[in-house]
Amino acid sequence: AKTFDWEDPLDMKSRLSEEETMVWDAARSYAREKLLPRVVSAYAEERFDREIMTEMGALGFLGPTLPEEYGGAGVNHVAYGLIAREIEAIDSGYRSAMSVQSSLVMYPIYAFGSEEQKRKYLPGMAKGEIIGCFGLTEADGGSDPASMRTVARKAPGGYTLSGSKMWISNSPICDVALVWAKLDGVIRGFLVDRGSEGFETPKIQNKLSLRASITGEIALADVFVPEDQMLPNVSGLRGPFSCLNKARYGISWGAMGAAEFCLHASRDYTKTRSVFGKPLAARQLVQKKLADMQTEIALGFEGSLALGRLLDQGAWVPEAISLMKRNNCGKALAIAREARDIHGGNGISGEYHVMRHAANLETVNTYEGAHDVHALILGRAITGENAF
Ligand code: TGC
Ligand code: FAD
Repeated sequence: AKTFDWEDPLDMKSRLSEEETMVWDAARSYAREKLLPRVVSAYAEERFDREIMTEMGALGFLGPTLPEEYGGAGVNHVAYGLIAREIEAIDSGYRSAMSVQSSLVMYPIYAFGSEEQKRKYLPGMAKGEIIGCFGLTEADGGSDPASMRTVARKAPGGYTLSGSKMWISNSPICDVALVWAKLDGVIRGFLVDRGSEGFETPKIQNKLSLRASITGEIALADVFVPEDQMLPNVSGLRGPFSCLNKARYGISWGAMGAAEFCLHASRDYTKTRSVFGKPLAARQLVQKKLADMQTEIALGFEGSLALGRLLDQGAWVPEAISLMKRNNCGKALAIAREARDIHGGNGISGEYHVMRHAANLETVNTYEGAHDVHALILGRAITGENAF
């Protein structure tokens, strides 16, 4: 007879394929053995270790859903979600590096790039030898990318790009930036190689969240981009949003991975911490908190799994992704804050990890569409009224 597994209350394991389970195990081992030991100092020092990209590349975690022909691992969206879950259980910043590379740069090159662009970038990106970044947001209102001011102008043999992007994950260490800019009023994607004249990527200092991920600006002072570096097969907001769909889906798993870490840490802590002569774990108030966390995490993962199956069948719609991104980020943030509380004073120490997760999830709740922006996407779908 089956017994209740508090770590997997709805028995998700039994509904995963052999391949999905293998990828999940590999991601968990890597995250715990290689990422966990470096994260406390990386966070304190605001440092991203470049070799994380080649390590993840060697394990097939970059662009994992892309076909082997272009260096991908050819796994499904559920496996991709499980990778995000385990990487973000250690740190949202490490998952960020993985998802920007995979969903925001490799995917659009694969989906909308020319054959030459695919050959030039994808195999190197899959190995983590080439790092990409995704430049959509500008300083004035990231929620409304249609209002972007960065422009591309036709020039002999290509285009010149002028403008600037703000809050761009990995930009200071990128080898190539996918920059979205308006050409004759229509949004297009441009692959800008490091070394292009007028292209600068200053680092943003003093973040109080996502400190183990490197974030920067992109400054474009009439940067010349050859004709064949524009993504030929997409125009309009559909381009960047197609990438965001994939990344937001991965984040729905990842945020719950961070929350799951916080539940496990809280359980361990309360079982050994005795206050008023009894372990905290034996208190009703504490048990209720743990039960609430467990419930939201189990439901969050179920939703992400259902969405992953829809993606694998090609039967998904963007609003469903908004629903899961919004719910799982908001719930994970609340869970991490609760875990911080349960840890008392120790909860603010880097060694206990929970406050780092809470601080990170503040970003995760905002980027890739802020919590309320996804509410407005859903509200529009429910009512037919645009309330932006
Ligand atoms: P709207 O009128 O809704 O749509 C304009 C056109 O875009 C199409 N579209 C989509 N296509 C595919 N997938 C989606 N999810 C799509 N959403 C919209 C739509 O069909 C339409 O096409 P067409 O051909 O009819 O013109 O556009 P709007 O201007 O009203 O948009 C409003 C809103 C709020 C939905 C949108 O702007 C939004 O989602 N804002 C949030 C911005 C955002 O998510 N930025 C993310 C920046 S990247 C980032 O944060 C990376 S962090 C990564 C990390 O470090 O992990
Ligand atoms: P705003 O758009 O100014 O929103 C501020 C607040 O207003 C939010 O609470 C929002 O919900 C609310 N709001 C907005 N519109 C409405 C409305 N109509 N009605 C009611 N409320 C509204 N971007 C990239 O392009 N690439 C990256 O790699 C990237 N990485 C990032 C990494 C980090 C660490 C961070 C912090 C951000 C990153 N971003 C990136 C940017 C991110 O996507 C934006 O911060 C996000 O989209 C929100 O935009 P904003 O910060 O300009 O906030």
